[in-house]
Amino acid sequence: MAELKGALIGCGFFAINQMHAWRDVKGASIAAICDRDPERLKIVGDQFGIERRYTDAAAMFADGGFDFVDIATTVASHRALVQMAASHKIPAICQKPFAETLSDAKAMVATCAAAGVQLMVHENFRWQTPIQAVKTALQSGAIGEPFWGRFSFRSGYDVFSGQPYLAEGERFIIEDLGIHTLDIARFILGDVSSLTARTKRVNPKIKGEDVATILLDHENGTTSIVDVSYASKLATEPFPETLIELDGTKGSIRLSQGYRLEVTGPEGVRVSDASPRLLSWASRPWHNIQESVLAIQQHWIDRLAYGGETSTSGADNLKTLALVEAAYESAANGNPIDIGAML
Ligand code: NAD
Ligand code: 89V
Repeated sequence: MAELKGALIGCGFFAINQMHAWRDVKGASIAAICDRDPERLKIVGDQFGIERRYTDAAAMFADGGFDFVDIATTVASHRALVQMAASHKIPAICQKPFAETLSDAKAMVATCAAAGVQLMVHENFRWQTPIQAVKTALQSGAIGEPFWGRFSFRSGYDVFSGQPYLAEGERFIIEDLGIHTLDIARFILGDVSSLTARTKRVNPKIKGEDVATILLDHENGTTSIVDVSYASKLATEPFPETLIELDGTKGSIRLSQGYRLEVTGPEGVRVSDASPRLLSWASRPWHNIQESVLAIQQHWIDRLAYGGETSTSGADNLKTLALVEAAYESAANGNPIDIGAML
């Protein structure tokens, strides 16, 4: 297939991973980059040898010469940049959180649909090797029909040194990290009809909540818990592993720390290693996330080249973003939230 040319907007902390991954993706390369901060533009441009550099996204779109845009900026700019892409008929990947509000996200999906351009949210956690392994084990029928699940991310890792803005927002863990965990819960057990949440702030140096416990009713009748914490001091730091427990009518699945996958069924117990690969440019403990960045970007290019809806399309991600908004609402008023009514 002919190589697709991309442009990346936002040359910050996480974009370095996306730029490395674009080098590995088959069928695509980055032709232009943009950041309103000239220093970040120079660092990324020099590191990845990109000549076409812009401090203004509108100027980059006006010049054109690319087939898709990868928006790696923080959330405040997402709506304007996605709508700019749609107005130029350029398919767009947009980092999570997709938008500041669910109504913004709905408008972004509607604009892209009206323009006939593909829109994918860079919701990469479901693309992690261990998460895919859990889904494959469940789909194999080994544990029968699932009736209960737990999706857990508990850590004491210092995320604030790399991403200082995370300490400054009124919202923290659900919007930044729980969004991934909620998406994994949807990916594994299906869409959610109702949600109840409780939050806490343990770290006095940050503004938002750093602990959340969320109860989900899935549409298929299963119940699950999503629990996330950046205030958990553990003997062995698990960052950035999501641990999963699933109970089914015939057995159980446990994804435990160290990427140990245990599947118990009528035939007995099968233990395997679901570790991610350590890509040449990756570094521990981020390699799990870094491998999933390559996987989601390859998925995007495959869909652009051969057609079909992406796994984390804008429309799909509305159902994850609704869970984020519902979790804050439930934590504030103490009540369960009807998800269907939000969509
Ligand atoms: P960052 O602040 O380090 O980088 C963002 C960059 O975007 C900055 O250099 C800023 O100057 C630039 N920028 C902002 N608005 C712009 C605009 N309108 N035009 C041009 N440039 C603009 O942030 P980050 O930590 O790299 O996070 C970026 C996004 O990635 C966030 O939405 C974050 O939640 C997400 N993220 C995702 C993952 C993941 O695994 N999917 C991991 C970390 C961060
Ligand atoms: O994945 C993320 O969005 C990151 C981190 C893992 C640090 O929470 O912000």
